[in-house]
Amino acid sequence: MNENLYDVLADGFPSDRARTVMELEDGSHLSYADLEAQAGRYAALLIALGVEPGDRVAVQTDKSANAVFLYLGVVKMGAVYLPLNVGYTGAEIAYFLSDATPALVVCRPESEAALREIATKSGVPHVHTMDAAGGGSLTDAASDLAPVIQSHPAAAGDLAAILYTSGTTGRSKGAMLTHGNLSSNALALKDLWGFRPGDRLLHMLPIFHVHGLFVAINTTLANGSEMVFLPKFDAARALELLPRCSVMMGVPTFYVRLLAEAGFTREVAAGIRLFVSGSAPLLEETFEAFEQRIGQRILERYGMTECGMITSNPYAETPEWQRRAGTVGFALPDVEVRVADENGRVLEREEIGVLEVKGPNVFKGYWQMPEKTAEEFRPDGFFATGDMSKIDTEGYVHIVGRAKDLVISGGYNVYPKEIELVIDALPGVAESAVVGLPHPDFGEAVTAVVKRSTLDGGEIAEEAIIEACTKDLARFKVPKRVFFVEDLPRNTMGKVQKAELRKTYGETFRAA
Ligand code: MLC
Ligand code: AMP
Repeated sequence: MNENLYDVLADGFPSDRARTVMELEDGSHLSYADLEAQAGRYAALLIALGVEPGDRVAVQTDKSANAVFLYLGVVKMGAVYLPLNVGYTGAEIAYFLSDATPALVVCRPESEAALREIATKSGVPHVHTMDAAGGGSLTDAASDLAPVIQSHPAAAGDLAAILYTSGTTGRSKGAMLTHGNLSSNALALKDLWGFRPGDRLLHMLPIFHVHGLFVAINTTLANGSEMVFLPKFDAARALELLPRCSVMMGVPTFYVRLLAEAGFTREVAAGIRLFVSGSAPLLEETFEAFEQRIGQRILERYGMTECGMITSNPYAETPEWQRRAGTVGFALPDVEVRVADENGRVLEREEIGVLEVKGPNVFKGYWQMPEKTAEEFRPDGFFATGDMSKIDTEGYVHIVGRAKDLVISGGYNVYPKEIELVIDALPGVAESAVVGLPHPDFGEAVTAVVKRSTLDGGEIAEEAIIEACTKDLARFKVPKRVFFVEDLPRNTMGKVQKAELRKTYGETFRAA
């Protein structure tokens, strides 16, 4: 049976393919017919280049309609889509290419020279470009080709995408997502969140992560409706566009920034039937300020790269079941969640432990890391998320912290280990500890605490550390501040006490 994600989504396309799928920044419209033709042309080009089903296609481009159609073309012909954050530096990309060994890399024209060099070293046979408007060598090469009509017949367990997610060791892991993972999530969310004909989603998220790519786009396509598709989040633009939309999805920073706009009023938001927040904790104060100002409750849901969406607050509110601040709601249909201690013993309601998940949304494993994969799965197939949580007596899931050493800044994950490795390698540094501190805009801000080395003589400064990080790491990972200490606080086992650092420097950004 063919379970190709493209075909599952296409089942929801409107029968009138002239209907709009995307309205762009310049006000132009693209139809479902445009989507089918362009995705089909990219699929034809991949086949002509010799890309085979199962091969990886790595893409580091700006957000554009063609970037979405490329994603769909890759999936359609059975290859594996591998999106990369545009912020990643050459050093970061080199690792992804050597690990994933893609058959094709698509990059921004301005990074072509650097990427070709990296691609050659990693044995990647093809490099093409795509610019911010969706033009470039890839689109040129596809323009005369006849679109592929028939999708590659994929099984539910075949790979559709690999998304890299950093690890506590500092080494990124490629989460392997199948056609079945992605389609089960899209169909579940479409029903759960009441998607209906005529919906129009305001899309301002990046499209290289689960939230903007799968949750927003797949759900819209499975519903055959429209997106107003903007290159990035901009609160002032959102105010102009919200009155013409019916659904908005965002990370908490979007809602914090909207609330900072005096023009964000009930009237502006009146046509929106659903505001969704996720990817990072939504503060109760944001949830409450939003309800007070707008008269609507944000629907907070919880997910991760490895599982797509896991839980959601209720869409239809009843006196009994409401969207509750500080909770992420209930497991999606067909998804099971439980809370367990570190040995896998399942805990009672209200007890705090690690959240574990099982269901059709749960990924196939980490790319070429069978041992790492095995470590994260329980014998009965539950995946341990690394998120500390509890399920309350009514069944609402609460995410109360993280067992993994992770910072989430503006919805992006930053693993301290990766930053510490870069800082520790600098002359003048003895050791460092990276923590996330409360930040009014980003939720958490990456902050480094450094012990200088006496060996190298010099007095390394905050600016030098930030500059060195900027060379090797995407901007969102670069510490916003660096503090110096005589010694890092350690417990009796010699482990750095990050909780203490978070306490000491906790006020740093409060007034920012
Ligand atoms: C940008 N910067 C950030 C940052 N984004 N720094 C820390 N954290 C971030 N998230 C840097 C910029 O490079 C710049 O640095 C400086 O901060 C100020 O930038 P800005 O203009 O304020 O940022 P902006 O471009 O407006 O971006 C902020 C943002 C964006 C919140 C709109 O980060 C964003 O769209 N985040 C969404 C992330 C997301 O989609 N996550 C989903 C993951 S999926 P400098 O040094 O250049 O001045 C997932 C699963 C799930 O988690 O459950 O959904
Ligand atoms: P990522 O690896 O980028 O997919 O990030 C997934 C992580 O984001 C999860 O493991 C959680 O720690 C966090 N996360 C996502 N949604 C929420 C939420 N609503 N509340 C708290 N944390 C969240």
